[in-house]
Amino acid sequence: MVSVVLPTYDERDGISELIGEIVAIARAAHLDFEVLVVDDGSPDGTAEHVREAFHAEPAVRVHVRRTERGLATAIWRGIVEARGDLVVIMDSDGNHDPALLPLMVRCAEEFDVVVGSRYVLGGGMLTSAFRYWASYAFNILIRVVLGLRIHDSLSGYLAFRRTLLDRLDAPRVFYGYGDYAVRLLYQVVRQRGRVLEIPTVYRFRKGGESKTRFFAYFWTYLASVFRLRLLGR
Ligand SMILES: Nc1nc2c(ncn2[C@@H]2O[C@H](COP(=O)(O)OP(=O)(O)O)[C@@H](O)[C@H]2O)c(=O)[nH]1
Ligand SMILES: [Mg+2]
Repeated sequence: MVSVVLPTYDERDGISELIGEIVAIARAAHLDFEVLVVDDGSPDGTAEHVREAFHAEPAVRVHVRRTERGLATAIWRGIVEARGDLVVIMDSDGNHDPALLPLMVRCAEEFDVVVGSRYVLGGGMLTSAFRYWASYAFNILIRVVLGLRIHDSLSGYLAFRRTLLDRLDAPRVFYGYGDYAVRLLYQVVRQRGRVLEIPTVYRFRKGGESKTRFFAYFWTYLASVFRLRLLGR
Protein backbone atom coordinates (compact mmCIF):
# COMPACT_ATOMS: atom_id res chain seq x y z
CA MET A 1 0.00 0.00 0.00
CA VAL A 2 1.10 3.55 -0.75
CA SER A 3 0.52 6.35 1.75
CA VAL A 4 0.57 9.82 0.24
CA VAL A 5 1.37 12.21 3.08
CA LEU A 6 0.16 15.78 2.64
CA PRO A 7 1.28 18.24 5.34
CA THR A 8 -1.12 21.18 5.41
CA TYR A 9 -1.23 24.60 6.92
CA ASP A 10 -3.95 26.90 5.59
CA GLU A 11 -4.37 25.02 2.33
CA ARG A 12 -8.16 24.99 2.23
CA ASP A 13 -8.33 26.71 -1.16
CA GLY A 14 -6.59 24.09 -3.25
CA ILE A 15 -6.43 20.92 -1.20
CA SER A 16 -9.59 19.18 -2.37
CA GLU A 17 -8.75 19.68 -6.04
CA LEU A 18 -5.31 18.18 -5.41
CA ILE A 19 -6.67 15.22 -3.43
CA GLY A 20 -9.21 14.64 -6.21
CA GLU A 21 -6.35 14.46 -8.72
CA ILE A 22 -4.34 12.10 -6.53
CA VAL A 23 -7.29 9.76 -6.03
CA ALA A 24 -8.07 9.71 -9.77
CA ILE A 25 -4.45 9.07 -10.76
CA ALA A 26 -3.89 6.41 -8.09
CA ARG A 27 -7.10 4.60 -9.05
CA ALA A 28 -6.29 4.74 -12.78
CA ALA A 29 -2.88 3.20 -11.99
CA HIS A 30 -4.57 0.52 -9.83
CA LEU A 31 -2.54 1.53 -6.80
CA ASP A 32 -3.55 0.37 -3.36
CA PHE A 33 -3.28 3.73 -1.62
CA GLU A 34 -4.38 6.17 1.04
CA VAL A 35 -4.07 9.94 1.26
CA LEU A 36 -3.09 11.13 4.72
CA VAL A 37 -3.47 14.82 5.47
CA VAL A 38 -1.47 16.04 8.47
CA ASP A 39 -2.90 19.40 9.45
CA ASP A 40 -1.60 21.60 12.26
CA GLY A 41 -4.99 22.98 13.26
CA SER A 42 -5.05 25.41 10.32
CA PRO A 43 -7.07 28.53 11.19
CA ASP A 44 -8.70 28.41 7.74
CA GLY A 45 -10.34 25.09 8.58
CA THR A 46 -8.37 22.94 6.13
CA ALA A 47 -8.93 19.75 8.16
CA GLU A 48 -12.72 20.16 8.49
CA HIS A 49 -12.93 21.07 4.81
CA VAL A 50 -11.12 17.89 3.73
CA ARG A 51 -13.19 15.74 6.09
CA GLU A 52 -16.40 17.16 4.63
CA ALA A 53 -15.32 17.00 1.00
CA PHE A 54 -14.10 13.38 1.29
CA HIS A 55 -16.39 11.90 3.94
CA ALA A 56 -17.47 9.27 1.39
CA GLU A 57 -13.89 8.44 0.40
CA PRO A 58 -12.32 5.94 2.83
CA ALA A 59 -8.91 6.32 1.16
CA VAL A 60 -8.64 9.88 2.50
CA ARG A 61 -7.71 10.37 6.16
CA VAL A 62 -7.04 13.49 8.18
CA HIS A 63 -4.76 13.69 11.18
CA VAL A 64 -4.88 16.92 13.15
CA ARG A 65 -2.09 18.07 15.45
CA ARG A 66 -3.29 20.49 18.08
CA THR A 67 -0.13 21.31 19.98
CA GLU A 68 2.74 20.81 17.57
CA ARG A 69 3.58 22.86 14.50
CA GLY A 70 6.16 22.69 11.75
CA LEU A 71 6.63 21.04 8.40
CA ALA A 72 9.24 18.38 9.21
CA THR A 73 7.56 17.07 12.38
CA ALA A 74 4.21 17.00 10.52
CA ILE A 75 5.81 14.81 7.86
CA TRP A 76 7.25 12.56 10.54
CA ARG A 77 3.82 12.26 12.14
CA GLY A 78 2.41 11.32 8.72
CA ILE A 79 5.02 8.59 8.30
CA VAL A 80 4.26 7.20 11.75
CA GLU A 81 0.49 7.22 11.10
CA ALA A 82 0.80 5.85 7.55
CA ARG A 83 -0.63 2.40 6.89
CA GLY A 84 1.33 1.88 3.70
CA ASP A 85 4.70 0.20 3.37
CA LEU A 86 5.57 2.91 0.85
CA VAL A 87 5.38 6.61 1.64
CA VAL A 88 5.17 9.55 -0.75
CA ILE A 89 5.66 13.07 0.61
CA MET A 90 4.11 15.89 -1.41
CA ASP A 91 3.27 19.58 -1.06
CA SER A 92 -0.44 19.98 -0.45
CA ASP A 93 -0.75 23.10 -2.59
CA GLY A 94 -0.46 21.52 -6.03
CA ASN A 95 3.20 22.46 -6.67
CA HIS A 96 4.07 18.77 -7.06
CA ASP A 97 2.39 17.09 -10.00
CA PRO A 98 0.62 13.89 -8.89
CA ALA A 99 0.91 12.54 -12.45
CA LEU A 100 4.38 11.39 -11.37
CA LEU A 101 3.03 9.24 -8.53
CA PRO A 102 2.72 5.86 -10.30
CA LEU A 103 6.26 6.10 -11.70
CA MET A 104 7.70 7.18 -8.35
CA VAL A 105 5.97 4.29 -6.65
CA ARG A 106 7.29 1.78 -9.17
CA CYS A 107 10.84 3.15 -8.91
CA ALA A 108 10.73 3.16 -5.10
CA GLU A 109 10.73 -0.62 -5.27
CA GLU A 110 14.23 -0.50 -6.77
CA PHE A 111 15.69 2.57 -5.08
CA ASP A 112 15.91 3.67 -1.47
CA VAL A 113 14.63 7.17 -2.16
CA VAL A 114 12.97 8.55 -5.29
CA VAL A 115 13.04 12.33 -5.72
CA GLY A 116 10.77 14.37 -7.99
CA SER A 117 13.49 16.66 -9.28
CA ARG A 118 13.43 20.07 -10.92
CA TYR A 119 17.07 19.97 -11.93
CA VAL A 120 17.44 16.88 -14.05
CA LEU A 121 16.71 17.04 -17.75
CA GLY A 122 12.97 17.43 -18.25
CA GLY A 123 12.42 19.01 -14.84
CA GLY A 124 11.57 22.63 -14.08
CA MET A 125 9.46 25.12 -12.22
CA LEU A 126 6.64 27.20 -13.68
CA THR A 127 6.15 29.27 -10.56
CA SER A 128 9.04 31.66 -10.03
CA ALA A 129 12.27 32.21 -11.94
CA PHE A 130 13.84 33.66 -8.81
CA ARG A 131 12.96 30.64 -6.69
CA TYR A 132 14.12 28.35 -9.51
CA TRP A 133 17.60 29.85 -9.72
CA ALA A 134 17.99 30.45 -5.98
CA SER A 135 17.13 26.83 -5.29
CA TYR A 136 19.42 25.74 -8.13
CA ALA A 137 22.32 27.68 -6.60
CA PHE A 138 21.62 26.31 -3.14
CA ASN A 139 21.57 22.79 -4.52
CA ILE A 140 25.04 23.38 -5.97
CA LEU A 141 26.21 24.50 -2.55
CA ILE A 142 24.75 21.31 -1.05
CA ARG A 143 26.57 19.23 -3.65
CA VAL A 144 29.89 20.97 -3.06
CA VAL A 145 29.75 21.11 0.74
CA LEU A 146 28.24 17.68 1.38
CA GLY A 147 29.47 15.82 -1.69
CA LEU A 148 25.93 14.68 -2.51
CA ARG A 149 25.48 13.82 -6.15
CA ILE A 150 21.84 14.86 -6.06
CA HIS A 151 20.53 17.70 -8.21
CA ASP A 152 17.45 18.58 -6.17
CA SER A 153 17.78 17.90 -2.45
CA LEU A 154 15.20 20.60 -1.74
CA SER A 155 12.34 19.35 -3.88
CA GLY A 156 10.31 17.90 -1.02
CA TYR A 157 8.64 15.44 -3.42
CA LEU A 158 9.92 12.11 -2.12
CA ALA A 159 9.01 8.44 -2.18
CA PHE A 160 10.55 5.71 -0.03
CA ARG A 161 9.73 2.49 1.77
CA ARG A 162 8.79 2.99 5.38
CA THR A 163 11.45 0.50 6.45
CA LEU A 164 14.02 3.06 5.30
CA LEU A 165 13.27 4.90 8.54
CA ASP A 166 14.47 1.95 10.61
CA ARG A 167 17.94 2.75 9.34
CA LEU A 168 17.71 6.50 10.01
CA ASP A 169 18.01 8.50 13.16
CA ALA A 170 14.57 10.08 12.84
CA PRO A 171 14.73 12.74 15.59
CA ARG A 172 17.94 14.00 14.01
CA VAL A 173 16.28 14.23 10.59
CA PHE A 174 12.72 15.40 11.09
CA TYR A 175 12.92 18.87 12.53
CA GLY A 176 12.91 22.31 10.96
CA TYR A 177 11.47 22.98 7.54
CA GLY A 178 12.46 21.66 4.09
CA ASP A 179 16.04 21.18 5.30
CA TYR A 180 14.91 17.87 6.84
CA ALA A 181 15.12 16.42 3.29
CA VAL A 182 18.81 17.32 3.06
CA ARG A 183 19.46 15.47 6.32
CA LEU A 184 17.42 12.50 5.14
CA LEU A 185 19.21 12.25 1.79
CA TYR A 186 22.60 12.77 3.43
CA GLN A 187 22.02 9.90 5.86
CA VAL A 188 20.72 7.63 3.11
CA VAL A 189 23.69 8.32 0.83
CA ARG A 190 26.17 7.89 3.68
CA GLN A 191 24.69 4.45 4.26
CA ARG A 192 25.22 3.70 0.58
CA GLY A 193 21.52 3.94 -0.18
CA ARG A 194 20.48 4.50 -3.77
CA VAL A 195 18.68 7.69 -4.78
CA LEU A 196 16.88 8.18 -8.09
CA GLU A 197 15.82 11.56 -9.44
CA ILE A 198 12.86 11.70 -11.81
CA PRO A 199 12.19 14.98 -13.65
CA THR A 200 9.14 16.95 -12.63
CA VAL A 201 7.89 20.44 -13.35
CA TYR A 202 6.53 22.40 -10.39
CA ARG A 203 3.07 23.72 -11.06
CA PHE A 204 1.40 26.83 -9.71
CA ARG A 205 -0.20 26.72 -6.28
CA LYS A 206 -3.89 25.97 -6.46
CA GLY A 207 -4.68 28.66 -3.88
CA GLY A 208 -3.52 30.01 -0.55
CA GLU A 209 -0.06 31.33 0.10
CA SER A 210 3.45 29.95 0.30
CA LYS A 211 4.76 29.30 3.82
CA THR A 212 8.38 29.46 2.73
CA ARG A 213 9.88 32.62 4.17
CA PHE A 214 12.67 32.56 1.69
CA PHE A 215 15.26 34.86 3.19
CA ALA A 216 14.73 33.68 6.76
CA TYR A 217 14.98 30.04 5.72
CA PHE A 218 18.11 30.68 3.69
CA TRP A 219 20.16 31.07 6.86
CA THR A 220 18.51 28.09 8.53
CA TYR A 221 19.22 25.93 5.51
CA LEU A 222 22.79 27.17 5.33
CA ALA A 223 23.31 26.36 9.00
CA SER A 224 21.79 22.91 8.45
CA VAL A 225 24.17 22.14 5.59
CA PHE A 226 27.28 23.19 7.51
CA ARG A 227 26.09 21.41 10.62
CA LEU A 228 25.80 18.22 8.58
CA ARG A 229 29.27 18.78 7.15
CA LEU A 230 30.88 19.44 10.52
CA LEU A 231 28.87 17.24 12.90
CA GLY A 232 27.42 14.70 10.48
CA ARG A 233 23.87 15.26 11.75
N1 LIG B 1 1.38 20.55 8.79
C1 LIG B 1 2.13 21.59 8.39
N2 LIG B 1 2.31 21.81 7.08
C2 LIG B 1 3.07 22.87 6.71
C3 LIG B 1 3.68 23.74 7.64
N3 LIG B 1 4.36 24.70 6.95
C4 LIG B 1 4.20 24.41 5.65
N4 LIG B 1 3.41 23.32 5.49
C5 LIG B 1 3.01 22.66 4.24
O1 LIG B 1 4.21 22.30 3.58
C6 LIG B 1 4.07 22.39 2.18
C7 LIG B 1 5.17 23.26 1.63
O2 LIG B 1 4.91 24.62 1.93
P1 LIG B 1 4.69 25.69 0.79
O3 LIG B 1 4.01 26.87 1.37
O4 LIG B 1 4.00 25.03 -0.37
O5 LIG B 1 6.16 26.05 0.41
P2 LIG B 1 6.73 26.36 -1.04
O6 LIG B 1 6.28 25.25 -1.95
O7 LIG B 1 8.22 26.37 -0.80
O8 LIG B 1 6.21 27.70 -1.43
C8 LIG B 1 2.66 22.92 1.94
O9 LIG B 1 1.85 21.81 1.66
C9 LIG B 1 2.29 23.56 3.28
O10 LIG B 1 0.91 23.56 3.53
C10 LIG B 1 3.45 23.50 9.03
O11 LIG B 1 3.92 24.21 9.92
N5 LIG B 1 2.67 22.41 9.35
MG1 LIG C 1 4.45 24.48 -2.22
